Amino acid sequence: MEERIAELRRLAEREISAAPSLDALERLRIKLFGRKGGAFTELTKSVATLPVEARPLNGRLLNEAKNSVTNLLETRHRELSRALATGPTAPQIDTTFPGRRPHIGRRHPLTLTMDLLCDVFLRMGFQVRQGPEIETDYHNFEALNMPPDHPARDMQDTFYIADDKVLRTHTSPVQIRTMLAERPPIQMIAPGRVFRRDSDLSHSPVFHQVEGLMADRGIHMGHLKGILQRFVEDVFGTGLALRFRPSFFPFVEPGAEGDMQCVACRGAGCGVCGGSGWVEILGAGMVHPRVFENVGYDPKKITGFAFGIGVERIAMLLHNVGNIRLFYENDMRFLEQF
Ligand code: FA5
Repeated sequence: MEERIAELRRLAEREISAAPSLDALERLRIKLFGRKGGAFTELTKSVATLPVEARPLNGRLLNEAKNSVTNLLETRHRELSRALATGPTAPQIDTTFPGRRPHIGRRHPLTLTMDLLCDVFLRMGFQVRQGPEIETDYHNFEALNMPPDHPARDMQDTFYIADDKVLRTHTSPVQIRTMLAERPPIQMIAPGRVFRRDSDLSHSPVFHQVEGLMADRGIHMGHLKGILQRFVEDVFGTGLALRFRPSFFPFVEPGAEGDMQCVACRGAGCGVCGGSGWVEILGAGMVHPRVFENVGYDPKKITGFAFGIGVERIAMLLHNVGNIRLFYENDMRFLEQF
């Protein structure tokens, strides 16, 4: 048995040193150590059948042989791998070949616009608050002074998820959540995604708004106008008008829609503004006393204003984009320009 072990060890060492390739080496490994019929595997079984007194010596010799052969296999594997990576068959690098330009990712134009709007309001002392995109009927409508049979609910075509759950149709429910959780003074913005059954060149079923709310003693419409005027100047520079048109939202009184002079044509009329020279960018007004009552504020002491700005509209004006769908089609030729 001692002789068989020594003989197998010599044979294995010779063959491993001469193995010409990694494939050949792998075949050799299987021949020596394979679980079925491997030479060392079989020898190990034979040692187990020897008389008890012969086992320790032969077991030790066999283990030494296995360890030595295993080490040799690893060494030869390293040699052959290295030769493959650096030898004549190694892949060649053509240093004259023009490089590939790495594709650098960028932020989406709507994200950029949203961040810009938030920055402008954060600088004016507003703090960010957030709410869920799946909203209760109560927060989205009822607490905002739109009871179930209120005709104003028809104004917004709503995606219903259940009888009392909707995809929020505006960011105004975040006003309610914030006022229920905090006491005045409140000065918050709520950026987020909103959903409506609405689709044309300037309307998308999913779009973004930045809600604003300021509630405290002595807040009046002058504060609202001043803050929004400042917002337009910070985003677009001076020289473009913001006009208020009287409008109706059940949760404000008085209410207004805010139009901005079209940036593309500066009021002359073009594709971006549909020829009118103005683009509606927001809804706003003084918080309705009933809304304050709904959140437990005393409307005799607390007044406030609120606004909701359409982020896509701002992005369209900033970048002279005439079709809102371009923001959602993920066409790299469009997105790469920002
Ligand atoms: C509202 O959503 C009110 N919650 C805004 C508000 C807040 C009023 C607080 C008073 C106080 P409105 O439906 O007008 O209002 O939408 C506000 C802005 O969102 C619009 O001026 C417009 O810029 C944008 N917008 C509305 N619908 C879409 C749409 N389908 N796609 C893209 N932008 C839209």
